[in-house]
Amino acid sequence: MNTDLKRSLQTKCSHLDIPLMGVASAESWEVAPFHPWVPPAFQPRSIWPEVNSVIVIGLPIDLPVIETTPSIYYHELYKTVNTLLDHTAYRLARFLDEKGFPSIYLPRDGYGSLSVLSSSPYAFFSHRHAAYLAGLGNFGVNNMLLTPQYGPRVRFTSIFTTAELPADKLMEERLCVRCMRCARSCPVRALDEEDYPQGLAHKEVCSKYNEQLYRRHISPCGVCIKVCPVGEDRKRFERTAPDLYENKEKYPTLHQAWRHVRSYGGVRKPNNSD
Ligand code: B12
Repeated sequence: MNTDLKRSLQTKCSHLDIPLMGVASAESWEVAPFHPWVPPAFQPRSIWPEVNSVIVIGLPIDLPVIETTPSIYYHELYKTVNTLLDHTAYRLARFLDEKGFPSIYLPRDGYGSLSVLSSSPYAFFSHRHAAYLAGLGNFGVNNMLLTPQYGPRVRFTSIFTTAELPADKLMEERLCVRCMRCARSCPVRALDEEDYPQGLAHKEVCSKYNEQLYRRHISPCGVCIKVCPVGEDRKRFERTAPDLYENKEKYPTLHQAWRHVRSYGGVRKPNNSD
């Protein structure tokens, strides 16, 4: 196991302002930690037989920005984080190559358009499952990987490397508190109040709604990650009140600010509502 290489990778990540990084061994996909598990064709060694370790990086989504969703503001942040993830993963792969360990990056998403997802709602590789195996967090009712630092407000991507890096341990403590705010706040009722992987029973409904928002330049939705109470970011941004998003009378300034941002930069609904 190459402990020194993992240490220099951690230093590199901190220089690149990447707050979350974890490592999973490529073999760890082969023993299902729960069912249904990622089918064999979607596992790292089926995609690139030479891979020994999978490095997962995560970048946060700022809570005050996602609070404006659906909006041009979250749309732009989403694009920025996506670009940074892709570029940074590509750079990390080059960093490892230079050190003598052939490596490849993976795109943070991997689909051509939302309409493609209507017939097949999968990408060829799942970063949520990679992040889980790399010990960065565990699944919530909202189907997302929750982390102690940002709850589900974090986007991931992965790097496959031939280097044998020490793997991180799975996170034992369950983070989801099953408050059901995600399921109850979903604008299209796509989530059932069930634990992952049963929860997102209506993927196509979620995809269709995101397609509508895309046409209005204000995709994606992200309400299920906005309302999640888990994550230290909530304390940092002083957003811990449980009724924050429903009670317009109690928090008029915040609601006014969100409404203002939502009113510009995207195509509004004909009745001028959010
Ligand atoms: C397709 C997709 C979508 C689709 C479908 C949603 C879904 N949950 O799959 C749509 C467009 C609706 C969507 C919406 C959202 N997404 Co999305 N999405 C993806 C994408 C591109 C692929 C997911 C995938 O294919 N997983 C692989 C399969 C193996 O996992 P699975 O679908 O959970 O399948 C399990 C079971 O269904 C079962 N199973 C049973 N039968 C079968 C059969 C087959 C053939 C397979 C494969 C599996 C399977 O086994 C699997 C393992 O348990 C990933 C990026 C990526 N490449 O990882 C982002 C990703 C999952 N999305 C993300 C996010 C944030 C969102 C949104 C919040 C929107 C947003 N960006 O604000 C919403 C949340 C919706 C929700 N609550 O789930 C993040 C999650 C980050 C996190 N913290 O967990 C990801 C990882 C993007 C990223 N790079 O960070 N998404």
